[in-house]
Amino acid sequence: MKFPENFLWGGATAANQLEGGYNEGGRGPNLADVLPGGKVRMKLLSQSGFDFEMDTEKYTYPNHEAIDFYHRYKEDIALFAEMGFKVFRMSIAWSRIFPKGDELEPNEEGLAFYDRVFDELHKHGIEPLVTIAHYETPLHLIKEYGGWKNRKLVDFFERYVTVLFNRYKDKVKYWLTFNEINGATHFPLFGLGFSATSDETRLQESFQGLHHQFVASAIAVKLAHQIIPGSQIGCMLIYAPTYSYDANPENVMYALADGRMFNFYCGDVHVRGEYPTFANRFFKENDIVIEMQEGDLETIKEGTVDFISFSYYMSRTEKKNKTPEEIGEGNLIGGVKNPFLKASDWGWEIDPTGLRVALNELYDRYQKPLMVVENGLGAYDKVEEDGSINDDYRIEYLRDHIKAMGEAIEDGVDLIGYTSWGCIDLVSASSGEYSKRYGFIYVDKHDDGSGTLERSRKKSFYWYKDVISSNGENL
Ligand code: BGP
Repeated sequence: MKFPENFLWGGATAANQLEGGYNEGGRGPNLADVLPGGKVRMKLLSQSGFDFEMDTEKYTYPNHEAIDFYHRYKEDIALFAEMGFKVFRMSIAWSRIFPKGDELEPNEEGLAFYDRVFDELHKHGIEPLVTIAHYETPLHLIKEYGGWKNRKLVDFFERYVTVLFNRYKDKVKYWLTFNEINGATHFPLFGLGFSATSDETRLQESFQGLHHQFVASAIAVKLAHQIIPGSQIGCMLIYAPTYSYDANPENVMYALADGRMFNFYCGDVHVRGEYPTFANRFFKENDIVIEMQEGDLETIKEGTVDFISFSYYMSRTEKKNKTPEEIGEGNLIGGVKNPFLKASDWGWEIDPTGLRVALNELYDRYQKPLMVVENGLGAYDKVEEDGSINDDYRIEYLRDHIKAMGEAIEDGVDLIGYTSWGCIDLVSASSGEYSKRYGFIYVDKHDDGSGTLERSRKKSFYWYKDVISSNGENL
């Protein structure tokens, strides 16, 4: 495998799943604070009408403490450096900077925290890659304004990014706007910060919210370029190549239409600066009308991204008529079971070749640099008596995916980096579990809240270190 020189190897996280310190340093509450831990989370995420209230009698709220990066960031960054990370993907919690989201002045303590994190990263020669919005809308913006359904969030977001770019202009070169923006129609709660009024209104509300985020993202791109010359600002998609279940042309067409709506709709707006024409029919057939203000389309056109980043966990297999039994248990974004694939303990289908397909499809369509900013295996780990953790299954998963990236580079794709998801164990986004572990670094913390939070190196830690030092040659 030949990876380009200066390839950005690293790991990825998000503030709400990592930091803890939820009521420290002047931070205000955000979406993740009111999401319970355990399998109930997925149910709440998928249904309409969630009230954003906590019920501490019934549920636990693991994101409050997460893995306490807020106090332990120095130790964690030293471990990333030991593995040889070139880049560390993290997000900024909006409610640390603007505790409610609609204030005029930012919270200095929150800004100072990220100064310390960035300084620590630079001390170790690690480049920060910062997601501006990763599933952590301030709770006040959700409750008072209805999240991204409300146009006002565009202005609040503009104020937020202006503060970030001015403050960190000498420390952060790589930025991403909205995490997995295209997941919105499946889980508006996560990215758009609202629970659909009803199942019937979900699509209309989500596409309106997405329009607001497209405008906000384009404003952020323009501001980043003005305030931080030489900065690189990208979009962030969930990419799931969509296969037809078989060669039946009806299924092929169904998979094509469904797949492009999911994979390309947001990318086209971010990258080409235009709404794709295929969306018109979808909108017509689903009675969706997007309200726009004058100048929105120009703003979108002027604020196209420098590169495309995406998460890759699974492919999708589609057919026109499917029965509920055919639907894969872990296929959160739809699709039927693929008979050629095995799945993880959470039912997520494992398909390394799908990553090569994804990279080729994205590069063929956009010819922009690509970065894989999430990929990894959520698995149960076992600590042996001597303290070792032999996560060969994780090594195998990552090896196969890195090989697929190597193949894509051979295919001619311009891939600039790879940050595997959850490089240190953290709280799962979809299930709020600690036991769904992704890390090279084990964190002693459990679903029942017990644990010392102590960190230790898994077998994959040493393996990844070798991958990075050999620039992908030793797999
Ligand atoms: C992505 C999110 C991450 C992350 C990852 C793994 O959708 O951007 O925040 O958590 O998926 O998912 P999970 O934590 O549910 O296993």
